[in-house]
This record gives sequence, structure tokens and C-alpha cells, in this order.
Amino acid sequence: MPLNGSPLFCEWSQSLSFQGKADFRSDTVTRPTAKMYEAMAQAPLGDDVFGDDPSVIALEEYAADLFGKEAALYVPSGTMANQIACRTHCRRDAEVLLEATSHVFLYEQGGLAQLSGLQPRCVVGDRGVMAIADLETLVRGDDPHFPVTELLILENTHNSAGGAVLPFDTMLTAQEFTKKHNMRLHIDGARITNAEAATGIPLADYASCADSISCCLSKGLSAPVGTVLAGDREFISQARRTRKLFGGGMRQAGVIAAAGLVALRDMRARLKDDHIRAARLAEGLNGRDGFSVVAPDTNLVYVSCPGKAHAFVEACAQNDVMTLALNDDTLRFVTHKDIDDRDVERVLAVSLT
Ligand code: TLP
Repeated sequence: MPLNGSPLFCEWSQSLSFQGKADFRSDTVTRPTAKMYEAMAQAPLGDDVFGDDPSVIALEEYAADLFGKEAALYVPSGTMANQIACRTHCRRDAEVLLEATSHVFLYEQGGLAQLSGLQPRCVVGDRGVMAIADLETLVRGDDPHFPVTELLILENTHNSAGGAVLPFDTMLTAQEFTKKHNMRLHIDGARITNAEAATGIPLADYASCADSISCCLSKGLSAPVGTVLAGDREFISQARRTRKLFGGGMRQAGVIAAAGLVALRDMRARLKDDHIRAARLAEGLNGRDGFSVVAPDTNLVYVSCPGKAHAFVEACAQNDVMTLALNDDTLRFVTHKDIDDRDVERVLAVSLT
């Protein structure tokens, strides 16, 4: 039965509203679509730890195909996908090269060390882009004093670099570099679908550069929860073991995977609308009140506003606009499905005076 007309759906859709607030804190706040609720209500279920949940299997097969990889794994979050990938790719005496402002390094509680005993080695990038040639000197020689340089992580799009799209050339160079040194390459592709929307480069092309790639379903794609991790069959089978170790085996997970499948199939095409709104917001905020904003590639708008971020968040709140101050000098606005043109104008109407 279609859910749209049912009383249950009406109840749900009321709880979907942001009570009149425009929530720019993250694209993670996006609510599921009616089609997702419908898919969830009708999802055939099994037990995913036994490997027999048809809705999880359907999502994993679709994701593997979309990313041009042999297999994929459904996991609860982007953080878990990254941590599973690192743990699965690396031996215990390994070192991981990654960008100094990457999500894995900054925002995952030092999980590489906490969960897997891995040593991170950071490289400062330019808008998130590491100069791959500079990594050559970081590869450790064969010496029992040293950890083994085993993994390189790239983040695309790069969150802290303002949702910057990593140039495809950089990804190809990184692939060459990792192959040359018998290393693995993981892409934190939490927002790789935003890169796809911005460049038109197919997800499978991005994925072909790497040994593994994650893709969040719960950000701009609007599923309530979940991330897919794709790679070759052997990697995914080991990753499935690691997922269990990390407590990510989810039983009747089909009920959420069904929404994830709708997200991956239907929600990518609209992401460019978020990019257009982000560009409009950036343009409108740049130069006012001493703010400066670099034109965004995708849906993240970082605003440099020395000493004014908390005051602006407060002024926004007075106008039913929610946003984040990363510190008192930097604001972040994120556009997504539940932000429309009027919401952008609401931000632009906020004044500090
Ligand atoms: N990013 C969140 C916060 O954790 C900062 C956000 O609101 O942007 N990789 C990247 C590049 C991310 O931006 C995020 C989430 C993750 C991984 C982790 O995803 P989740 O939140 O699902 O664990």
C-alpha cells in the first residue's frame, strides 16, 4: 500500500519538519524522503550477520556495481567505514599517510591508534590536496626501527577544505604512487557523490583509482543512516570480519538499507541544486561584515569571520537559522535537500548590527 496517504505517513512527515527552522549545521540532518519510508516499510528482511538480509544484499550489490568494484559492505557510519578500511588494509606495525586536516585524522578520535594500533603520518595539503611527489620521501625503508608505510588515504570531497573536489589527476598520481610502493589507497568518499555531481566523473572512475572507497548514504543523499564501503571480494570479506569486531553487525539492517538503496539510486541527481545554493550563499556572505568566503566547489560553505562566528550563530538562531561555529573565526554552512532558496535568503538577511 502506498504510504503517502496513510495517517502514519502524515504523522511521520510532521515530525520531518524542522519546526520552521532552516538547519545548515550539516547535510547529515537530512530527513528521509517519502519513497524511502515506503521502501523501509516494505523491505524484505533477514539477519545480516547470517548474511541473508535481502535488502542489505540488494544495496551491497547495487553499490558494488555503481562503484565498479567486486563487492561492497553496508556499515553504520562513515567513521566506521574508514576505520574498518584502515584496519583491514594494514598490518599491526603499519603507518598511514593522510592529509593533516582529513576527517580520519581530525574527527575520528584518533581511531587509527585506538582501534587498530596504526600510526598516522600527516601531510599538509593545499585546500586538502597533498603534493603526491612530496610523499616519496615519507615512504619508510626496510629497517626494523621503522613502521611499514602501508596505506594512503585521500578524502574526496574534502570536508575541512570547504568541500573541495580533489582533482582527478591527483587521484591517478596517488594510485601510481601507492602501486609503486606496494601500498594500498583508501578514499574517504563520505561525499564522493558531491564530487560526481560537480565534475560529472562517474563514481566507478573515482573508485578505480583506489583499493577501497566509502560513500555515505546519510549525508546529502538523505538516508537516515549508513555508509557503503566498496573494494575487491577478498578485502570486503575481511572487512565484514572487521565490521563484526567493531560491533557493526546489524541483524535486520534491511529496514535501513532499503532507504540507502533509494538514496544511492535516486538522490544523486539533485545534489547539484545544493551546490548552486551553496554558491549563492557564499557569494552573498563574502565581503559583508568583514566575512570572506572562498567560492565552494560543492555544498560546504566555510566562512572566515575573525572574532564574529559565535555572535553570527546567535544572530542566526534568533532568525530560526541553525549553523555551526567551528571556532570564533570560522563558520560552516551546509546546503542539502531540506534547505531551499528561501532558507538561503534567510541567512543573507541576518545582520550582526
Ligand atoms: N562529517 C561530519 C562531522 O563528523 C564533521 C559533518 O557534519 O561533516 N568523512 C568525512 C569527510 C566526513 O565529513 C564525515 C562526517 C565522516 C567521514 C564520518 O561520517 P559519520 O558521521 O557517518 O561517521
